[in-house]
Amino acid sequence: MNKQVVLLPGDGIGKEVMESAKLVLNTVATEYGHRFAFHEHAIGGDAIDRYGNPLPDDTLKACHQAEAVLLGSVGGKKWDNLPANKRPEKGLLGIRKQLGLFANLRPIKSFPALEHVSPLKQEVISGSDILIIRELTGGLYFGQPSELRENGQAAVDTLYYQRYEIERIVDKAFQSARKRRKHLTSVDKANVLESSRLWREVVEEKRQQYPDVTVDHLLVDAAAMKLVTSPDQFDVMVTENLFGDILSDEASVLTGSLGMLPSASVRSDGVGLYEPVHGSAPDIAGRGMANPIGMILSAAMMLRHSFNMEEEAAEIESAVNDTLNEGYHTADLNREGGKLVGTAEMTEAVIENITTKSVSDSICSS
Ligand code: NAD
Ligand code: IPM
Ligand code: K
Ligand code: MN
Repeated sequence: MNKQVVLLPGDGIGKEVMESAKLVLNTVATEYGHRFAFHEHAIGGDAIDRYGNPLPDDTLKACHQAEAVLLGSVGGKKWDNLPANKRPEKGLLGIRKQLGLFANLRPIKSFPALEHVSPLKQEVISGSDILIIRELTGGLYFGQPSELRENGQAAVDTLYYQRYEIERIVDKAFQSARKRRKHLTSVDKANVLESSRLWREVVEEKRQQYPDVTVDHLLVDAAAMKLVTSPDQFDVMVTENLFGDILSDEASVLTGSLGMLPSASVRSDGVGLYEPVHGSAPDIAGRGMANPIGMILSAAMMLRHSFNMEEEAAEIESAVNDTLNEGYHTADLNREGGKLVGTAEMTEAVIENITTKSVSDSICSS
């Protein structure tokens, strides 16, 4: 049976790294006897140019019907001066909200081959393995009112959460912690914000149901500092939409580049959306030099979370690891020695490792 996957390449390097994901998935399909049916649709600036709308109805409908959605990235200078409602980013926020994807999982794991590449000391980042769970459909991004006032002399955004929105993301975080090292850090600004005090109250209530999970509360400013000074103290972190956005870009430094991070946006059941954490990278777009690993690892997350293909997901992850161990790196990784390559060569090297591995597996087992 074909797995129905909607592809939303979007803008800038989103288009370039989407090609990598397709090639990798086609390789997995061949190696494991699966069939993926790809349906490509427009989102973001690309959709504005073609249809005058960052989230066309046709795209939304296709996503509702799909089993999983893979997204590249949206945005770019060309569309930066459009009104808020017409911007590419509105398409991304719209699809997350319309699909009800309230939980954004952003795993950050340092790769042994890249530990010396990070500007942080190797002994600080070595072995760090964090899952940031970012609330994705509420908080500062969606609270009303959000508008300019007083003839542009003032502006307001609103940080609004309903109890049920906090409860479901906190539940997701406890469940994830249970499958990992059973340590949950809830990040908030409860010394200032009312919404954070409600958040903390919900975490305190929920922890009764998960007595096997250790819980810490941490203020977001201190969390930002600890992420780069003692990242090994974290297992699962759960936090408000904007805090999670900021902390995850910061945490990407542990891996050597923002281009390394994948993400999964999910709800309790049904369709999931998978995208790298990075954006459209206008500074390098069109030059074939983008790091495709965040996108490739997002495809692996799709196989695991939407299709229950654990073995295939793990195979992609180990192929990425092998490729990095062989010295392959894109320019963003700032690595000396090894093989400096572009998007296409990096993708080929990963594919080569997927293929080689299963060939040697079948030789061993025959
Ligand atoms: P960005 O993530 O696009 O880029 C930040 C920096 O990281 C740039 O120097 C870029 O070259 C580098 N970088 C990011 N991904 C990389 C990769 N895969 N390989 C190599 N280098 C990489 O963030 P930005 O520059 O602040 O934003 C650019 C545009 O992207 C904006 O319009 C923003 O709204 C949008 N954006 C979209 C998403 C998304 O689609 N999910 C995420 C973040 C930003
Ligand atoms: C991300 C991006 C988006 C966000 C923007 C482009 C709307 O930064 O996916 O992290 O803030 O959620
Ligand atoms: K992205
Ligand atoms: Mn972001």
